[in-house]
Amino acid sequence: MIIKHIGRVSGALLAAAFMSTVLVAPASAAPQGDHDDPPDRVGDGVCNVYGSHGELCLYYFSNRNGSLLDLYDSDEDLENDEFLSPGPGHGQSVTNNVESVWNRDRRHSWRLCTEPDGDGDCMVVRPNRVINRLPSNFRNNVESAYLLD
Ligand SMILES: [Ca+2]
Ligand SMILES: [Ca+2]
Ligand SMILES: [Ca+2]
Repeated sequence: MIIKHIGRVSGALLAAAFMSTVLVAPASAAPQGDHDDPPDRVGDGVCNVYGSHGELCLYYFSNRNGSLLDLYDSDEDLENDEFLSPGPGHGQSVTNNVESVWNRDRRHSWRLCTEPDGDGDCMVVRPNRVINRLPSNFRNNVESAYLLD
């Protein structure tokens, strides 16, 4: 609860962080892997598969509970992303707030890191893998996610 309380404080700062991000107009992360045009269902709060590809879904709570964010391409900073589906955590910043993950891609692993831009400690989530409770040093600590070749 303490960590989630901190998460809510971070979420309260999201608007300011988002505005500053918009003002500096950062370039998008270079695409990795062979994902091309994102399907329409990316970012709809539902964890989808598209043929052999699929989304990486990040959940607010363990055991894929709570609100989720569905990613399709790498995101170097989850500070400006929020949980999208209805439920606990909805609307809060994803950064340092993820407890479980589901990689629905059948070919590609993802790398999760404890700081933005791939810094900090990183772990790999293999294809088709559910992690119902991230290891303690990653739980509520992930800040960037990279699709691997
Ligand atoms: Ca989706
Ligand atoms: Ca982001
Ligand atoms: Ca962190």
